[in-house]
Amino acid sequence: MTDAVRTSNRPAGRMNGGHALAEMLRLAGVGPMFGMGGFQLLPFYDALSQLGMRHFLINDERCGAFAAEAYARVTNRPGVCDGTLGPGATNLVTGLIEALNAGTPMIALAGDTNRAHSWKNMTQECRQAEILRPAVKELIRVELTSRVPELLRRAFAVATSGRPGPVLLDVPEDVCHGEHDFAAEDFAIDPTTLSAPARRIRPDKADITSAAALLARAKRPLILVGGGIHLSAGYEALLALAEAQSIPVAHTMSGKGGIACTHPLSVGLFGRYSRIANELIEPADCLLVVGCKLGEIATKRYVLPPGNIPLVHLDILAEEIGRCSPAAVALWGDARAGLEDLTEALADDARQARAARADYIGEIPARMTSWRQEAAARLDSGERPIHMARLCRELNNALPADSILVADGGFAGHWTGLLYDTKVPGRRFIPDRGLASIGYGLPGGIGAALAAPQMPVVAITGDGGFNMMLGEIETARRAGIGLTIVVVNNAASGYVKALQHAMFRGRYQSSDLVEMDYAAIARAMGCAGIRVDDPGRLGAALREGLAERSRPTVLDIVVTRDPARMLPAVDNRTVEIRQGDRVA
Ligand SMILES: Cc1ncc(C[n+]2csc(CCOP(=O)(O)OP(=O)(O)O)c2C)c(N)n1
Ligand SMILES: [Mg+2]
Repeated sequence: MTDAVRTSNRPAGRMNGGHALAEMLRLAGVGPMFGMGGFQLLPFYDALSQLGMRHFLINDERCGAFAAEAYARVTNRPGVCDGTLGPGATNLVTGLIEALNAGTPMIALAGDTNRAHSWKNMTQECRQAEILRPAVKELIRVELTSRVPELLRRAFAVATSGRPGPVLLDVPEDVCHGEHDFAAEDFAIDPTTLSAPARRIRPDKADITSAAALLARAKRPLILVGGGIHLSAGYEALLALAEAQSIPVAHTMSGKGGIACTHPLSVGLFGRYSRIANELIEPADCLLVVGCKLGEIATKRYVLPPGNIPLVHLDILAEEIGRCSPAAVALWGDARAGLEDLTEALADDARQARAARADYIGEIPARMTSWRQEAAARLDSGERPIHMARLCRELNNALPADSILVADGGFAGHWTGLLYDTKVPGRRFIPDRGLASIGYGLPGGIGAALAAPQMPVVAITGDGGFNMMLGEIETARRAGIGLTIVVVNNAASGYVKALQHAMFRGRYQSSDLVEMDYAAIARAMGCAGIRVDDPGRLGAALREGLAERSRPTVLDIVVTRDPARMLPAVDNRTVEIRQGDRVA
């Protein structure tokens, strides 16, 4: 939407708060919204209908929050969801915390009680503001209908600036239903706040100089990139620095796609699961950490990076720097801006640096080849039930470069985090690592598919995560999206079962699921459904799913039921399991 349209198309006159909310969201050019109605927000719903805005009824508000969160990750524009008073609002909590922890911009609306009757045990009444406040970057209570435009403006500014995050507008029923005489000037929004990052700050010049000096001296520097690279859209800047200085790039699950996984300087996932990245961290002599919290998985529970290696830590949130590992140089700023400044500061010696690091860079293809040889038996496995590594290989082969893969919190995310290769830079792999809830895959896939209707979108989820969300198949079908849902069917809460196998000598408790035919369930719900138990059929099934453009396809993949072989860790040499260890 152009600024001219935005300003020439302002409404004016008497309208209710719900209508004003919808008009502001229209001016903001938001994408599809997700929610479930209730009395409090019905004027908002009515305005959406009058204004012809896209809003999808979901079957659980948590899914609406997940879908909006994934929409935001694909577009860097705030995803919008809503929930009604009480249970609608409390169901939003998990999705909002995902966004809070992952730094995803979101606007959530919650209907609240009519203030004429609050605290009188109204139906669905609860202390929702207190429940939701720690789940969001800011909770804004709207106390006057006349202030709706102003406070929605505020919500966008908070959601998209600094470290982005979710903002909740808590709207009492009487504010939503109440009317006000609005002037056209009331309806304005700062266009710079409509997508993240709203503004970019550059690290301090002296800090850039110190960081550049450390990097210039390093013989074996390594970049560790996290999800912040996506929030900053710093892809070109990252590639420019890595290529100009011959510095390999390792990534977290959220940081996958900072540079393409297929790029010769990409050394893959580091941390709990790794191909060759961890073995490059050990002998590194300078680590540049970009947009990464160095959380539990990235650090193998805080044993990485080794304390003797100087760390340059670039992050938009100053207090995140040095939280878990002390930084030799703290770069407080936007990832793209900081990377650009480092490239510039190191530009004069770039040719020399590349020459000096030629042998170092030359190790990468050799190490990757030997990892591939070692992993080949698993990647090419013809065993039945299907090996997870084989499934990942087939995803790599079948998904075109512009695909998006949304990965759920169970093994689906771990295996693909390790083995799935994005072929272009960008947020093409979307795991919910903010809160790592299971159940994100399907609703996240819906949000991503609506955000990128031209792109092939695949959601991969465990059977447990899928069971949680089955109702949203109906949403996906109603939305008419060609989403391919890959269900990793191991008839178990596999992650739990694998840990019980490793740590409790196979004393399984509450970790088995009934064997289900998810393809048949999908067909019964009017979608396409294919059950695959032959690895040789995986490629064709994936291509069939991708070709279906107007309804969802569920691929029910029968994978290993052996709890000894479920963890990617036991397959990739990074973890030795001992009794009592927490390995995953
Ligand atoms: C909401 C929620 N509950 C519990 C967990 C802990 N958890 C992590 S993975 C997992 C197993 C999920 O089973 P499934 O979705 O079938 O995936 P699998 O591990 O079998 O591939 C559980 C229970 C979680 N992450 N989120
Ligand atoms: Mg499972």
